Amino acid sequence: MALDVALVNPILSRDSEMSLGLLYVAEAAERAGHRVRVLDTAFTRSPAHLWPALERFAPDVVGFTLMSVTYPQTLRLAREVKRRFGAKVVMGGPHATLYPLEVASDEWVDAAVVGDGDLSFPRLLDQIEHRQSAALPGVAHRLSGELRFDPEVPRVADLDSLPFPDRSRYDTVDAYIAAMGHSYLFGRRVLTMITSRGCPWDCSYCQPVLDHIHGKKVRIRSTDNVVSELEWLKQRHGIDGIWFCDDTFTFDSRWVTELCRKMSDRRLGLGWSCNSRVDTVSPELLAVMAEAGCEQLRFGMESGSQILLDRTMNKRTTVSECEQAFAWAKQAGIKTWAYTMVGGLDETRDTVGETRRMLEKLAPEHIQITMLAPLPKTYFAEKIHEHKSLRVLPHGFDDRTDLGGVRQGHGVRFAAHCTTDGFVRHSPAAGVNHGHGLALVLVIVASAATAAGSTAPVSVAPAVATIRKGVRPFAMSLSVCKARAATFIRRCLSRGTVRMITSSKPIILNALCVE
Ligand code: B12
Ligand code: SF4
Repeated sequence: MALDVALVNPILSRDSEMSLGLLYVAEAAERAGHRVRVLDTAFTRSPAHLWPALERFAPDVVGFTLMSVTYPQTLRLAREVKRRFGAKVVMGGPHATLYPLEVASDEWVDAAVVGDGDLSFPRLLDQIEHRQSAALPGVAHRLSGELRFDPEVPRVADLDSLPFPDRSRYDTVDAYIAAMGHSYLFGRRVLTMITSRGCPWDCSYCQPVLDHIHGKKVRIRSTDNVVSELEWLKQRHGIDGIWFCDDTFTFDSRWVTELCRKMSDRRLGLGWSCNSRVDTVSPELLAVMAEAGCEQLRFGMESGSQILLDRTMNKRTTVSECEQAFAWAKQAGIKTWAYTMVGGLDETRDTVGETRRMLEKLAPEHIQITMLAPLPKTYFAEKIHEHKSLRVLPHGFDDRTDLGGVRQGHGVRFAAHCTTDGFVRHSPAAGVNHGHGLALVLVIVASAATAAGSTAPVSVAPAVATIRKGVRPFAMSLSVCKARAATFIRRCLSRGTVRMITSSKPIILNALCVE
């Protein structure tokens, strides 16, 4: 007898990218003979519609995809699922991978799946169906009441063997297409795709998390398999744009060249964008990519300071490689997007200045500035543990500690540099999204001090004052404690002073949506 399996994307903010991981496990469950429904809370921003949908479907199992930032809100949903339907609750994705025992021990959760769910989820469903409770590789579960965990994680060796993830499982697919076109490739109908799993680099703010999820060995799909999925998506959803959300799409230049040739030969007519490292591109490669429709390249520039790149981030790239890569992309006619981070342990006023000057020099079409956050189980978080005055983001975030990575006192001083004073008034380039001539204001206030137990008075006043002076930011990046953020965001949105708010801590926004 097949099981009824509901899979939930529990994002309570309007994310413009769907979880592909959830679709991959949906395909795996269906292949194993179960009936599957995918439910999404991203666009309704509230779980209210989940309950009637689940009532109708009456699932035996409800699976959630989990990131560290969504853990508390997802647990609340899990509790409701248990209370209302008594279904088995399974968690998978990054946070379940990092904390399988803790997640599976929660009273509302029955199992946590580690790493690739494609192989282990169907095995778990098989056990649930047949009321068995043996230990399963890559799964922590309490199917017999007792916690069992076999840490041997099964990985999919040949990604071509997986079915294409059916995006229409999301009834929100058209909303995603519209949202992605708007935020990534203006005017196009865009969907996301992933062509590889795994990353060999060791950036301190990211690893060994990715290693736990997908491994260090990069597994790449064949170019034929990728082109077939592109054609399928075009035909099925009428897309004319694609966002390859791989960590480093340009990892293997020969593979990229082959894929680009095939995309050009088949006249796919897709405009596309991808993530890249500055040390993996060459003028030749970029020319081939541009020819095949690449319109935008997003580089992990991270910082203009070599000290930060080396000491804090272990990025293994240089400032000059970065300058070269941006210049080559421009020569090839590809628009650039600079991912940058501020607030690392070695950050000072001078290093922020280096980043600012670098952004002015590179003049990317899009600048994304985020707060360097010590995500759980990263090397960066470990390093912070060594500093007695710092706190690390705990297992499951807490609004009192969301900026635990910022040095006591330093956070407050830093706020002064990075609020509108530092970035907008003194440095138009760093604050401006060049493509649109709109300002981006970075606000880093409040919770750094709160987290470190300081009573120093910090406020969002500098940002508010700048807005009053007539700067109308396009986007605002926030790293403030939840209560302050709530008031601040509401004020900005109600006055129409800002059109988009990003945050290094999406849970702030998520929390806002459910409160
Ligand atoms: C694309 C992407 C996004 C997209 C889409 C997110 C999504 N839900 O997939 C967007 C832009 C929205 C996004 C946002 C963020 N992201 Co992101 N993102 C990625 C990225 C680059 C690829 C994701 C992907 O498609 N992977 C491929 C699929 C096949 O793998 P997967 O999703 O992990 O799913 C597999 C398994 O995890 C498992 N699985 C997943 N779900 C489930 C559910 C069940 C029931 C089961 C059984 C199994 C299972 O099986 C799947 C198939 O094998 C990853 C890095 C990476 N390489 O994975 C980071 C990553 C997931 N993101 C990360 C972060 C930190 C964020 C943000 C917090 C960033 C920020 N500061 O704003 C936000 C959080 C958004 C939110 N509100 O939750 C971290 C998560 C770390 C953590 N501890 O949680 C990662 C790992 C990057 C990193 N190395 O730090 N992200
Ligand atoms: S930041 Fe990018 S390159 Fe560095 S380890 Fe993470 S995915 Fe790999």
